[in-house]
Amino acid sequence: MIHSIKKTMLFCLVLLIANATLCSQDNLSALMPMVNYYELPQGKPTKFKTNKAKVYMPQKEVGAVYGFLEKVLKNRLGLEIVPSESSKAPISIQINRELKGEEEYVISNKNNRLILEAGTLKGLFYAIQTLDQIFLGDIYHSKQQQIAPIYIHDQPRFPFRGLMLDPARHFLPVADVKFFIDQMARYKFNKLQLHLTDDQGWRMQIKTHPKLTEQGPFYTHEELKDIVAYAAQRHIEVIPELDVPGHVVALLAAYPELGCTNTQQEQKIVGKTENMMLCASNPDVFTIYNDIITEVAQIFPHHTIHMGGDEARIPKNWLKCDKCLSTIKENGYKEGRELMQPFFKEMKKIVDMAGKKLMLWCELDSEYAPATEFLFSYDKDITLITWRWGLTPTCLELTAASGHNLIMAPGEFAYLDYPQLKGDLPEFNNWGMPTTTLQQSYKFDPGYGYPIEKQQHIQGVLGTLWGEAMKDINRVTYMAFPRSLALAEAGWTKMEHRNWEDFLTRMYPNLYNLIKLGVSVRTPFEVVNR
Ligand code: TNX
Repeated sequence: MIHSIKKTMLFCLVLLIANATLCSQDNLSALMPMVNYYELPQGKPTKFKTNKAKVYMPQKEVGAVYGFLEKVLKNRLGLEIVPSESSKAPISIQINRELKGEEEYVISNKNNRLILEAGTLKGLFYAIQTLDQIFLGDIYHSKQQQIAPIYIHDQPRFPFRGLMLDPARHFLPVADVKFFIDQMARYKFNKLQLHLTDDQGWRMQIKTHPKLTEQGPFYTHEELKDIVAYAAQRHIEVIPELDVPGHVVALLAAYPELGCTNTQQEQKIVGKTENMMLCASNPDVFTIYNDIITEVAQIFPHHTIHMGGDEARIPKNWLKCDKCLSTIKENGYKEGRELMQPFFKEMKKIVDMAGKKLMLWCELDSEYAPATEFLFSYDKDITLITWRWGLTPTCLELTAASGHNLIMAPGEFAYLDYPQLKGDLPEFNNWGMPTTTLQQSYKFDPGYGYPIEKQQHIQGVLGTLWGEAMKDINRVTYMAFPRSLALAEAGWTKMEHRNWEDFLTRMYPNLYNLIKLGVSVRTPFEVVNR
């Protein structure tokens, strides 16, 4: 008897606990990145108990994102959408021109009415992603098929929130790039940089120079257009990167005469040979890049083209090249790196002619000059990306003074090709990389704690997935997740709304979701007290 009473009590206790958990549907529990403004008004939750939902969509143009909403309601709640003419339908999705921010949106849910609003389709797309995460939180924690009353008015801290893929080092088929874009879109990333050329491969078809792609896989124009369109539907812009004057062995293998005179006779094995450079004094270099950039500009609508500018081994190339040495002499240059000036002036002319703006890595390597001095006089409309470990404060100071736009990809926080822990992957081509833990990535404040007036030129964040040590998309996503969730939040959410413990709680439902979608993620076991 006593035994059975005990059993019943235990059963009740379990029920009580289970019930408490079930009742606590929490709209914020899976938001990633965290929103910048919300209210949790009193009131009854909106329940979704039927298998059909009437949706009011007053403007035709909203049709462009309707399919995404349809999928969310279907996948999360098993609901079929039924279009409705009535503004009193339980769900509304609409353009509201009073919301002026390009990425701003509002979600309001009260009195059994769920309304998504934005001034743009992009804003509505983001509202849908947030809604998806509200449902995800319910599925993961509470299973109530409901949304408690909420008001969210959100927009990002920074306009540029990007990730970079490197199919030059290890090729990534189109389907894999699209799969990656899907995951980026969930977290409101809006730029995908594609590193298309390097020593290990030239990955873009150039119709005027088919020799460039004679070795190895590459994307055709049609495939690139397909990627660009797929990304655009998800409000992601693709930025092409063609790295010059270094990282060019794949091009030199096809056109050895475009290298410095001292390297022209050397054998070029794509994938093995490194550290050669384009000759800065051969006009044919600019002729071929004129053709290339013309084709690039036709395919990528984004207003910038990234032309690299990093890790140019000047002493081994320009300083040993007969042609470059004469130019150095003629111009009275004291340092070989001064040749960067006319080189990028010429490249910029070509990019300008193609109607694009130039983007470059902020190269401050002290191998060639003291980092505190070296930021060659880039034109004002060039955007720089800071990356070198330890040199971001210098780059920030220099660009704040020079007025260049700056994107933040500091090695300390944003290099997602670095291992996530000591001893973790990658197991090959690891050149002694430092580690970037999840917690370290989360600590990233893209404003670097600067006063607001000194942050005006900071456009946002870029997480890099350099591909030397990543053979395929599963390894790429393993390196990207969960750290890119931290970067997504760094780019979107103001510092005052960010909190490590809170981030971890919201991370778990998202990892669960990614795993269910077949995304290879790393289990961040080190953040769990076990
Ligand atoms: C440096 S970051 C590079 C890349 C490498 C990367 C590896 C940058 C502008 N250049 O070419 O892939 O390090 O972490």
